[in-house]
Amino acid sequence: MTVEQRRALVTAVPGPKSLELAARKAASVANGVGTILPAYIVEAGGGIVVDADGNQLIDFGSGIAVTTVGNAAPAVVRRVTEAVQRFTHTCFMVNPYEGYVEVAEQLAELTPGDHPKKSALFNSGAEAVENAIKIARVATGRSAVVCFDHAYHGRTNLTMALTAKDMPYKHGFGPFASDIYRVPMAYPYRWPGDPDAVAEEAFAQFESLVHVQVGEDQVAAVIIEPIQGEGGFIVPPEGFLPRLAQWCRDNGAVFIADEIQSGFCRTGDWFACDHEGVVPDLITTAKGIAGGLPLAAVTGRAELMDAVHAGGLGGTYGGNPVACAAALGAIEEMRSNDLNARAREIEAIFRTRLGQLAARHPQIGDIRGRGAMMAVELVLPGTKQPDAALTGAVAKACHAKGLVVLTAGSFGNVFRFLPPLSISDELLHEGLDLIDDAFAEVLHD
Ligand code: PLZ
Repeated sequence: MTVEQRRALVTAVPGPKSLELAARKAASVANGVGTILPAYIVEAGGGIVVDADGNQLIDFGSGIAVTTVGNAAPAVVRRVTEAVQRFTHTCFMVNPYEGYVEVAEQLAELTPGDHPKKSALFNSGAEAVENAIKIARVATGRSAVVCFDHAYHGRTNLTMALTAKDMPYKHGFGPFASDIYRVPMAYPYRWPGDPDAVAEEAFAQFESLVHVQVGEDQVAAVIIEPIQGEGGFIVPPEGFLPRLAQWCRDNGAVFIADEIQSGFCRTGDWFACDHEGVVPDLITTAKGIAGGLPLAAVTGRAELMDAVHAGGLGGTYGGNPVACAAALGAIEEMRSNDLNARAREIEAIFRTRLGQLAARHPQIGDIRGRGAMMAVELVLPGTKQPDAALTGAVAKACHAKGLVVLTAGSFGNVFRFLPPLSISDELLHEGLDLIDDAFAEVLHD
């Protein structure tokens, strides 16, 4: 790792060079493509990203849960460098190569369940989700798909239909794909019923809504993020996911776990489903799978994956050889550094520090998450009314102090923390100190 593991601000953030680049961006990049923290990055590694002005920022975002093994992680760089010098592309459907097969073998080994599994590789999370739905529809001969409130599954047409939030993801982009049905999420903090029976009540609503509005025998798939990402790191209570998986088994539907954000050591297990021993029929992965290179996968029961006719799955770039090399490097990093254990250590640090922060700030209504996927939900004190303005202001204050943090949530009031697992304890604590300072500054206390 060449990047010095130290926060350092030498200009305002963003500094003059970044502002110059931002002006060029404004002139040449579509406005629809936003930037959360417009400090332009030139180098990154460990827990630090370095911008064009030489500022060293602490990274609590991992490029939205992608560089879980750290930016430019050694095994990723080594394997990518070696691969890119040999060949850059052949298209696996034209001239295949070993890396693709090796990634599929690793996925079969690492994903939940010890049944025979197969995979197909794609470029982005959204593409993986689309393909999981295609596979489920062919395998079941049914078309209905059930998804959840606060879900995020992508920005393509079918995945927009599955994504819950209108602004900014869907607004004006319709009409959307049909035969998609949305049901309430088991969201403990905001569940309107009995707080001790969220899993039972949410499952009862799922069952009843599907019966009344869809028909059990019409359901091709139920798709859920085992911990919801963009929706605000919503962790369903124990028992909810196993009930859904059982319902799918009982009703001939495919249970799809979208682990694109929660997968690959992020939550302290290989996959968030592992926490309760839930075995999905299909699992979608992306982001953390390849340490920053674009790769995604659908992995699942061999008989489901093989239900699709020959030639029915593919794409020019899916499973690109350099991206596959990156995935093998990322998995090597995860195994050799026991990153699941590291994610659990990071959770312990966050829980302690966020608990202390919440004791001083009644605006923190909820602390939740698992592993290195933690969040706080901000509300008006004494209520559960979302405070998106405060969330935005604290995030902005953090950015100015040299901390990369992201927000999330249907109501824009969730502060989420996704540090790379290669970050040091020192930088974690310093980042948490900055959050503390930012709260104090914004709340004037
Ligand atoms: N499923 C669970 O989290 C991507 C989106 C960022 P792609 N989440 C980050 C943004 O604003 O576009 C995501 C996810 C889950 C699917 C996806 C989609 O993955 O690789 O962005 O297509």
